[in-house]
Order: sequence, then structure tokens, then C-alpha cells
Amino acid sequence: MTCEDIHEDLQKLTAIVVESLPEISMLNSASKLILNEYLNNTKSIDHCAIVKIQAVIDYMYEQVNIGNWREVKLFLRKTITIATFLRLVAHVELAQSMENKFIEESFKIIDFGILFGCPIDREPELLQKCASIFSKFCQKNHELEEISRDNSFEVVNLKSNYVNAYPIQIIDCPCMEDFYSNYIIKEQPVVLDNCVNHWPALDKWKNPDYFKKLAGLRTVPIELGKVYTDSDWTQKLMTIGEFIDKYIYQSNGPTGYLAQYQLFDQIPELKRDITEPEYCCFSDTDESVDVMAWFGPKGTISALHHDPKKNLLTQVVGTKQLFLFSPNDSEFLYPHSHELLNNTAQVDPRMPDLEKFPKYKNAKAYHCVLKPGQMLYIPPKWWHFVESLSISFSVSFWWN
Ligand SMILES: O=C(O)CCC(=O)C(=O)O
Repeated sequence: MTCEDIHEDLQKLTAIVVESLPEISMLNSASKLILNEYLNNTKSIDHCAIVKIQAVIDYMYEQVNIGNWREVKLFLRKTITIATFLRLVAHVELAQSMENKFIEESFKIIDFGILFGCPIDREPELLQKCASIFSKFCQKNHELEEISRDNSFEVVNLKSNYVNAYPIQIIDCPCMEDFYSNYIIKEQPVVLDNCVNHWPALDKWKNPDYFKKLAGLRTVPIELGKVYTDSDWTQKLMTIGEFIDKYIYQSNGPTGYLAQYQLFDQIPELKRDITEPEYCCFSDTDESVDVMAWFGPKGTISALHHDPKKNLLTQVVGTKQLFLFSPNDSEFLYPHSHELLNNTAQVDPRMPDLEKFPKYKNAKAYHCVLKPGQMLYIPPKWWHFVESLSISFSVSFWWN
């Protein structure tokens, strides 16, 4: 892969992007003019063009951050995607050399577009494809050291023997019929053993260098702080490399957690290491399954909360302990009263404050320690509290 190859691959995508301009026909005419002009004549791109393209991106970024994210008009986010693509083309056109800085900057441009833009119909994976072009370039031209095996994340072996909690049943990879009738229909949690033994992730993800090599330069949102209900909790964008170095191995400072993030949509190469469980076919809709990554150091906590979808939480690296409660026990768990937080409860099941929350004594807690290769089925609306007992990577599959 040479610079010429990068040019050529981007040129092919440029033709597709030009065809998708009607998707943003509602855009103001000044911005439209800029995008049209430079997409149709990439050779005319100069430093002044970069300033104009960046101004379109900045303006769109301002627009999408006004009001409720879910109500943002799609054409604004599609414009971010298209303008980001053009910004990348401009970056390549004016590059003096293909040094590390150039590659780093390329990934920064692409990830901004992935995080704040949205897929265009003509090529839904436009920016992911751009990222792959640059990843290939990195692998070929910047030979990275071999992954060292002794640098693996530590694994903690613990038994589930929490007092005052019922252990969640563990079963060996059930047949589809058994899982459907006894757990999905009856809405019962269960730990599944030996269902993901074939996942390459179980071996590959043990090693932090694997992520650094594959995606170290990619930007992701990291949650900083102990629990999302704390007032000092915040989020920060950083590269996966920086996150691993500063937060996965950290012993002081705030906890950093790559939590509930659709990492596999951003970096499809990682998706090859896992497979969607067949049990997800028991669905009431045609909607696709949401696949979320949870990557953090020892001690990450997801406060007691519930979600609307079925969930297969799969432990890939390290160990987590979970407490579950049936939706029938909601009143004993003291959900927050604010409407934005009413799916989150105030009780910490590890050390419940019975003076403050006396009704908790009526709640029936279920507990498990989830080990690498195990999957926990969490039925919709079941309350769950999650604590990582070591460095941990989990993947959850949410579906309706
Ligand atoms: O692993 C965690 O920290 C939380 C997982 C979770 O809440 C979920 O998958 O719904």
C-alpha cells in the first residue's frame, strides 16, 4: 500500500460520494457550493479549500449539538459525513509526507466524522472504509513489533458465594428450544457456558497490544468517574492507545471506562473476532441487534439499572460480578425519581444502606461471577448492577 494506492482508493469513493449529494439537498446553498466544487474537482483543493471545508464541518457540528441529539435532522449528520470525507481527501492531497503524524491526523478526521456524522444511503460504511485504507497503509509501512504474549491481561478466578444472594443458574450451551422456553419465555436470567468457545476474541483480546496494533490511533468516547450518577462523572474523547496506557493500567486518578459503545460499527475489523449468538433470532422485530463494547480496568461499576431489551452479556476478558433483581422488586430498590434516571436505582447491593433504604430487605438478589467465555442472559427490565473484578472486556448483545 503506497500513497498512490491511498489516492486511488479515495478517488473511487469520491465518485460514490458525489452521487450521494442529493441526500443533503436541504443543506444551505453556501455549504452545498463548497462541497460540490471540491468533490467534483479534488485537484483544485488548496489550503484555502481546507479552511472552507472545515468551516462547513464546524457549522454542522454546532447545528447537531443544539437540542436533543435524537431529534437532530439526518441531513445535518450526513453533511458531517460527506464533509469529513472531503476534509480527508484534502488532507491527503496536500500531504507533504506520509509520516506518523499524517496517519494520526487522518484517523482523527475520520473518527470525528464517524462519531458525529451518520451513514449515507449510497455507502453506509464510507468512513469505516476510509479507516481501513489507512489501517492497511499502517500495517504495511510501519511494521509494529510482534505482540508479546506475556503482556496479557490478568484473569481473576473467583467463585460466586455472595451472602444474601441466590446464585444464578449456570447451564451448558442449551439447545435453542430449551433457551427459548425456559429463559426467554419465562424471563429468567441464566449463565450460559461454552457458547462462544469458537470466538477468536477469547484469545486475541487477552493482549492489550492487539488493540493498540489494530486500533490504537482510533478515537473513542471514554467515561471518566466512578458511577454515571456522580456529579463529577464526565466523558472525554481519546485514542484507544491513550486509554489503554492511561486508564487500563492506572492505579490512581478517575476510573476510565469505554462503556456501552458501538465499537464494532466504528472498527469492523474487531467484529471478525466475535459472532452474534444464534439465540438473538428469538426476536419480535426485524431490527438489527445492538452490539456494545464494555472495556475497562478493575473496579468499573455500572450502577443498578434496567434496560428495555433482551441482553446477552458476554465476558471476553477478565471477570465481573453481577447482582440481578426481578422487575417485580422495583419498589424495594429505590429508583431515582428524575425521569432521566428512573431506570437507575439508588441501592448498592454490595453494601445496602438499610437505614436509608429499609424496603431493600424484601428484595431477592441474584448473583453471579461472570468469567471469560460465559454469557449472562438478562431478560428485559431486569435490574442489574455490574462491577469488574479485574481488567475486563465484555460485549453485550441487545435485541427486542
Ligand atoms: O458491564 C457493564 O458494566 C454493564 C453492562 C450492562 O449494563 C448491559 O450490558 O446492559
